[in-house]
Amino acid sequence: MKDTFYLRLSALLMALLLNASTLSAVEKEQGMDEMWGEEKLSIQATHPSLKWFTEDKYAMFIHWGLYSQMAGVWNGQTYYGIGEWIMHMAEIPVQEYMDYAKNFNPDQFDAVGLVKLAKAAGMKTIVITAKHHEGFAMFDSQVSDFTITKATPYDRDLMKELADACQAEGMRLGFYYSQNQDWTEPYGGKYKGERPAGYTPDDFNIYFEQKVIPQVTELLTNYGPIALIWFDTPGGMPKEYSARLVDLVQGLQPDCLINSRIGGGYGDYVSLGDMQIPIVRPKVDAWETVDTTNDSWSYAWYDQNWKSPKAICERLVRVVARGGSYMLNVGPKGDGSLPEQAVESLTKSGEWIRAHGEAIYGADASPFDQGFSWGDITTKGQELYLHVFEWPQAGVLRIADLGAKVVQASLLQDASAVDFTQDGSILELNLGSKVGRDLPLISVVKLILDQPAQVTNPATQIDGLTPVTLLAEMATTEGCKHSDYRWMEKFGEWKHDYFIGRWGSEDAVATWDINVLEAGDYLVSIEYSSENDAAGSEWVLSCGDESITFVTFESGFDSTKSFQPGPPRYRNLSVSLGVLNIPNAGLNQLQVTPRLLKGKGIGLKGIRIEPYR
Ligand code: JFZ
Repeated sequence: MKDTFYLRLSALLMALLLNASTLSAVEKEQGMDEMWGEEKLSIQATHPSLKWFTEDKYAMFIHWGLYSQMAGVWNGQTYYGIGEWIMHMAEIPVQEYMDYAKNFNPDQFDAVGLVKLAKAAGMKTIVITAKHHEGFAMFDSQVSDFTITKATPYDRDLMKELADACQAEGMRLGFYYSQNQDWTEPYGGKYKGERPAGYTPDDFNIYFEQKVIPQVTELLTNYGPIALIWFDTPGGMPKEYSARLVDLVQGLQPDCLINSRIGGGYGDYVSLGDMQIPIVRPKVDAWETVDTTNDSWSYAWYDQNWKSPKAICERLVRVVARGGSYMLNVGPKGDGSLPEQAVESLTKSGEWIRAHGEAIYGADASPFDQGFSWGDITTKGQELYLHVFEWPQAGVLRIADLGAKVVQASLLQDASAVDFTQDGSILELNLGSKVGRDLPLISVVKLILDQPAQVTNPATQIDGLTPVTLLAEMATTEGCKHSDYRWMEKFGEWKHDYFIGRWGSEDAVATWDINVLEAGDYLVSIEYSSENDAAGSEWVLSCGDESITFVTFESGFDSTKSFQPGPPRYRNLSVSLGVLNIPNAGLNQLQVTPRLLKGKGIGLKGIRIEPYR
């Protein structure tokens, strides 16, 4: 993670060298990056309410505010990016933005319908934006005029309606509250207007005392039990403010959970960077991934990149299999109705989730720290649930080294038996004739073991049936470095590229432990990026005495960096390297090392190993 810092630092230096006039833009963007920040994984999970949090697994996130009515458009122009940031993207003057509240009339909002949808989707909690960075209160607040009840033609307190509907339907309710950024509040963080005369940064205190404290008090007083409060973007806010909020929340509703974005190292659980589904199990007890049904958080008219029902189920399973919870966002339109596609994806994925709830709710992480190419695993004591996203060839699936004997195998959907053999350490399941017939989005095979699984060999399994990609995340490195390059695609849409780079010398080596279930020939390909000055570097990929020697090329620039100044981002190339014979089954090491290094070498993203037949 430290590398990200160097990347950013080098981005800054590079921009300085290239063109002094880009400095302010870079500073601005650097500031934003800091504001959005990355998460410290230092939280101690001790709050008693974490019991429900870790059991429930699945929550609905709702981004809804004045920006929803704008839907990504200001003055006839579309601003591509996360819709709730339109005030920032379009540089809308504060007074114009505040006046726009006159257009907000969510007469299609149906609190009961929304809660029923969340239930149908299999979700257990709803977390809604009570106040986002725009500063507008979606609830009836006494300490501001910029509220749904005072500044719009609509005069109902929708948060109250939602709270009542949640109570009636047994749904937990949480509030998102932007404690630091408030773009329409003269003393708020990142205020978008001209600061009042004599302003100093300490005046944040005025905003905090006069708006944040009273509004959070209102939210935790007037709406019944609040399951959690979701703070955000604490970057730059002095730690004592976070501490005060913790005290306030604990004093008003001791059962209420607080997420890590309260800042200052506080919070009861960790909210990972947006839309990040971790490849390796995070080393924290309680965490969540937040994600959205399309690309933007709030409704944007053009955004049709809807996740399919199956994709939603897979993402939920991957998160649960790594020990986390999943919060999936929907962005209602300004009138309060939901985009049809979001409703459809949520309903269809919900059918699967509820039908397979046994394998999700209250389930523990996989005994393996990483997923499989065919799918992933969740567990409950001696029960193991294999979520098969894609059935391997001929309906056969292999897993090695479970450290337990399988007593029974069946399909969770109808309890029908699944054939299996377990010779030595290798379990082989045969879904044979069942494949292709009436299977749900994801088939779940339930295994009953003679004891809880005890995985002693965590190496990535090469099962001889499915192509497996060894990702940079899984490698150990010597003389080269793990790096996480972050950039924005559309505005505010953070993407990551994780790779191994900064190869120091020909002694550097990246190593993957692999557990080969079937000796033989494998087709190996590599995915990497390369700068021009590293082109022509030569490499050796080896497994024991077998090896492939190859040369790497410049991979070319990627054009999607329009919102993130800095050094060019190089595209990833996928190159087929050749056939590698792995003579012995069992534990092997696959290594990549330079034999002639130019520049800093490649950004190595992954190695794909595919049975060669
Ligand atoms: C924040 C907000 O700015 C955004 O509008 C949205 O509400 C989102 C859920 O949260 O954006 C972030 C915050 C943190 C990260 C990325 C985007 N992060 O840590 O990578």
